[in-house]
Amino acid sequence: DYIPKDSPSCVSSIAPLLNRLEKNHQHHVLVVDDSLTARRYVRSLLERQYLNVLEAQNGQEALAMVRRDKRISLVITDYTMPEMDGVSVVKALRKLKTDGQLAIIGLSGEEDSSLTARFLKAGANDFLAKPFNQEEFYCRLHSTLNALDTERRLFNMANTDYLTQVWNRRYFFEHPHTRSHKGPRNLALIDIDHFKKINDQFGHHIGDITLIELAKMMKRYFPEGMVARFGGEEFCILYGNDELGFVRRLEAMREELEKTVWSPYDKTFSITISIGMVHADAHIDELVQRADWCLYQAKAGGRNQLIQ
Ligand code: GH3
Ligand code: MG
Ligand code: MG
Ligand code: MG
Repeated sequence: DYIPKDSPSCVSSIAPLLNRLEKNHQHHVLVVDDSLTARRYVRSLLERQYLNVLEAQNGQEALAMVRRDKRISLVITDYTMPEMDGVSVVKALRKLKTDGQLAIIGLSGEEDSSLTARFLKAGANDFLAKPFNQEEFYCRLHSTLNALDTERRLFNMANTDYLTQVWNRRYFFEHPHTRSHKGPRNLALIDIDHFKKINDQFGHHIGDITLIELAKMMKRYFPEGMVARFGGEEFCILYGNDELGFVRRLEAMREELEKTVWSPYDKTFSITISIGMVHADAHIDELVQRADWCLYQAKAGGRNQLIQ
């Protein structure tokens, strides 16, 4: 599955404006401890910070919950638990989630000076010895959540297109799913027809809005596909292996666009797109090259059409 957990639709340019409380609201924290009393205590501390709290009694339950519930962004786990200890839980979690997807804090009441290092080596972001000072708990909690937020923001900045919020060219070409393949797959290059005229007639701002709306439309038509902005008014869609299904959806999108009348502010206009499409068992560079040739023919042949 090549759609990462942080899909660009989750990215919001207003995120940095949210205050601390609202920001915490977005985090779901899983507390893993075999002791009900301990879980309830940590829960009460977290809820005072307006965090959403979930509980698991043991490692297996925690792993199942993290697999199932994509909202969990922090796990706080005890060390001493029957069957699976906290360090093993951390190791297993790190096989599922990267640092940018999930933060982990270890807790333990054991008098074992090597535990901090063992937790950190296993992939935990921080560790606290029990009993802990509440202020210290909050300090470590906030620095861990801040680091997670920063990591996510950096990931989105590096990999998505700021204007349209689809993947950028770099993410597209660097993603393992793009680079490796088993069997044939679909790729389309999409370019707006005479887009320069939109800018010239209505201004760059209206041009920007048009790009944003087209990107939304592509994500609506190809939710399981990888949609990327290659530059300017050119987009690329990598989409599975179903050739006929892909062509049908592309044609449906092209037709919907052709019929759509845009009216941002008091301007009224329509746009069309040209599409170059390829279905082949080939390296990504070859797919793009071939689709580009088809796109060129679609333009030369009168635009507003798909050439395969
Ligand atoms: P064709 O049908 O041959 O594709 O014609 P075109 O006018 O769409 O193509 P051309 O490559 O000549 O012009 C592309 C225009 O896209 C030029 C540029 O000003 C505009 N453009 C590129 N990036 C952006 C952007 O981020 N915002 C806006 N508003 N315009 C952009
Ligand atoms: Mg315990
Ligand atoms: Mg164009
Ligand atoms: Mg172009």
